[in-house]
Parts: sequence; structure tokens; C-alpha cells
Amino acid sequence: MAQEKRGVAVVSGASSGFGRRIAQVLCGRGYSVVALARREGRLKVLADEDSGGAILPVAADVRDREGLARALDGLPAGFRDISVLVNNAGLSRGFGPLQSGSHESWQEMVDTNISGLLNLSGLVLPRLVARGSGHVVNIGSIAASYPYMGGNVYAATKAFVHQLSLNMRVDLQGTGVRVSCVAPGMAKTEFAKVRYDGDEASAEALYRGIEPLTDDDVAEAVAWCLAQPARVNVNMIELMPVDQPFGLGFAGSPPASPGGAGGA
Ligand code: NDP
Ligand code: 8X3
Repeated sequence: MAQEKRGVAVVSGASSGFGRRIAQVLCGRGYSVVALARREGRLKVLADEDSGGAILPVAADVRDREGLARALDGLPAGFRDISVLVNNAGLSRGFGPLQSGSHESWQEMVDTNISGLLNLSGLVLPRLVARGSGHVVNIGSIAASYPYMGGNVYAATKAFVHQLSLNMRVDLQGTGVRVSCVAPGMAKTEFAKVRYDGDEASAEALYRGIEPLTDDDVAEAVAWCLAQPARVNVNMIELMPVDQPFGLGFAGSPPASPGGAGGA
């Protein structure tokens, strides 16, 4: 049976982890997907894999509003009528306490997780409002609600995402545009490797003794939000590994900080 066409979904951070899997799952559910991230080669591999032309790789940095605008204005036929935005691109840097953190790392997290999300939302929301329907899914984190040592700026950027999701709902009332926030706990993607600045051993150690969430768990949660009847707005889904009852650093032991207290 032919797959029902569902519209166009823009997924940021589609070159890895959750975003990559969300792009695949939405493609499998009949969406045409604009797969956005900086690493174009990876996006091309994703698009070539099994999308049958339904995944369009778009190289862009969410911190660059003008570049994003150019990329969206240049979308080819079949990818212009955006109905879904998944704000997934994001990162964390370091595990050190705030008092010994680096401004550079803080700025990178704020620029990506907050300004990047605003840049893309600011460009896509008017399109959704103009078409009278649509859905924004913002990827938050349990870090926004459960403090852990060294979570500081990263957690706060995700708290911004949670609150903005609720406020988006208020501003969009009456437009037919829905807003959901999906807040995962620990999941094994490239996230920890980025957080530990490429140190694979420390990243691996973070998951020792627990069974983390998978990219598929998160992608299915996103797809579920989208699949609800048009009258239903899923405000928030929080999902954690069974082995993670609260923030990182089990039973009072903080996550390892490579080289001591470094990082942000
Ligand atoms: P990954 O590191 O595997 O993926 C992050 C994605 O974000 C990559 O595709 C990366 O692409 C993209 N990205 C980062 N910076 C930019 C940028 N400036 N412009 C465009 N794209 C960017 O991590 P996850 O899949 O785990 O993370 C996805 C989201 O989920 C993040 O928002 C993260 O905070 C959140 N999260 C992660 C959890 C986890 O435990 N893994 C748990 C809870 C939330 P590229 O480098 O090619 O640009
Ligand atoms: C990342 C989730 O639990 O590693 O947002 O902080 S956690």
C-alpha cells in the first residue's frame, strides 16, 4: 500500500543521534524531511541510505540566522510547505562546576541550544501560522528539571527550552499550530563524546552499569506527539532510563571530569 503523504518536517541536528533517527522515523511515516546540521557528508549518507529522495540534506549552522534563512528560502519544490519543526540540534560542554567553567563553553551552549532554537523557530513559525496548522517539537532534557553536579549552564539552556515551549503554546493559541517538548534522560548518542570534548573513554564510562535510552526511544516519542489527533496537544513527554531515577551522578557521585574540574 502506498505510504500516506504527511507533509514536510524540518529536523535540526539530523547528522547524528536523536535527529538522525527522528529523520528516519518521520520519513518512514510519510514525511518529506529537511535534514539540517553542519556535517553535510553525514547528511548525504543519511539521505542516500533508504529515503528514496524523501530526505533532503541541508548543511547549516543553527547559530547562523542568515545562513538558515538562505537555506530555507532555497528549499526545492516538495520541501517548501513545512508543517513540522523538530528543534533537536544541541550540545553540552564539560562537567566542571560553574566556578571553574569556561565562558567559551557557556557561550557555545547558549548560542546553540537557545539562540539556535530561536533562529530556526523565528524563521519557521510564520510559515506554520500562515498555513493554519503545524507542529513544533522541541527537544528538552531531564537536566532542566533535575539538577546534577556540573549540569549548570547546559541544564539552564534546557530549562529555557521547556519554558519557551509552554510560552510558544500561548502565543500560538488560535493558529492551529501545536507545540510539544520531549525531555529525555541519558541516551547513548554522540552527546557524551561532544560533552567530553572527544574523550571516548570518559563518554563510555558515563553509561557504565546502566542501560541508557536509545535514539529510537526518543524518535518514537516525537512521532507519537505528531500522530495525535489535531485536537490534542502533547505538552511534555519526559522519559528516563529505568536505571536513572534522577540527574546524572548516581548516589552522590558526580560524573568524571577529565583532567580534574575542567570544562564548563
Ligand atoms: P548528538 O551529539 O549525537 O547530536 C547532536 C546533533 O546536533 C548533531 O546532529 C549535530 O550536528 C547537531 N548540532 C550541534 N550543533 C549544531 C549547530 N550549531 N548547528 C546545527 N546542528 C548542530 O547528540 P544527541 O542526539 O544526543 O542530542 C540531540 C539533542 O538531544 C540535543 O539538543 C541534546 O541536548 C538533547 N538531549 C540529549 C540527551 C542524551 O543523553 N543524549 C538527553 C536529553 C537531551 P553537526 O555537528 O553536524 O552540526
Ligand atoms: C542530557 C541528559 O541526563 O545526560 O540532556 O543530562 S543528561
